[in-house]
Amino acid sequence: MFKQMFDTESSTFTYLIVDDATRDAVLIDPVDTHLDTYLAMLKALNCNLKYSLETHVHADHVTASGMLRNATQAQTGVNQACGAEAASLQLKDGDELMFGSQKIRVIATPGHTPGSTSFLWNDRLFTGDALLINGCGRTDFQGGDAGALYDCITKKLFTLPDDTLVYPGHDYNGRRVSCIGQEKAINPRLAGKTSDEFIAIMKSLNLPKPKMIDIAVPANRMCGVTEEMMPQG
Ligand SMILES: N[C@@H](CCC(=O)N[C@@H](CS)C(=O)NCC(=O)O)C(=O)O
Ligand SMILES: [Fe+2]
Repeated sequence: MFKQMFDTESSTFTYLIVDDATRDAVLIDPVDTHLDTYLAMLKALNCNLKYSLETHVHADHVTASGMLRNATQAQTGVNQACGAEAASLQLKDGDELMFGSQKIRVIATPGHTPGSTSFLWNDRLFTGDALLINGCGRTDFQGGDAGALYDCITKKLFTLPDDTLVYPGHDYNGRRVSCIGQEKAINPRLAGKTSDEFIAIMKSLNLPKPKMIDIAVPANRMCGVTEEMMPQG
């Protein structure tokens, strides 16, 4: 089972994947304000949350992963390059996460942040803020690196089959899903662009800072929970 959810405040997508036989479940990029909805949904679907995964340390919202870990048996997982030592699992490129008979592969896609990661489940790719629909994550804060982002998108993500579905971390224009073939063909920042051209585009964006950045980044390094809320021992 698969479900895509949307936080209208931050335009963030959250994904739920369930192994039908065992009811083991995974959430990707849960948002703190929706904790009760996730818990009610997991209960209604008779699911055991096994992993709560982050595509990166978010700058625009606080994660629900630490609170989900406290409320369920879930382990939280982030890329080891995120600087989020509070997470249960420090993931790295090539790791595989098993739940029931399902498998998620970790694909490191640094550039938006050094710890940015994509997750591949069958033919569905969760790209976080590396590859967005018709765009990509910005690279002007949190150790962003446009050259690294170009390399991992073109050398790793664009070598996946064209019909791989692309489920992004955000969309600000009402779109929900794309595919690798479409992004290779028409993404205006990447299609037919050299690395230097891409870097020049990223330098010229001049986007305003996310409203939540000063609260969200330190909170997300702690999985969104304070020291006192962490499990002891
Ligand atoms: N207005 C949003 C800013 C959102 C933002 O900067 N999003 C980042 C992802 S964390 C991004 O990469 N945006 C790409 C873009 O806007 O093209 C806020 O205040 O939260
Ligand atoms: Fe982001």
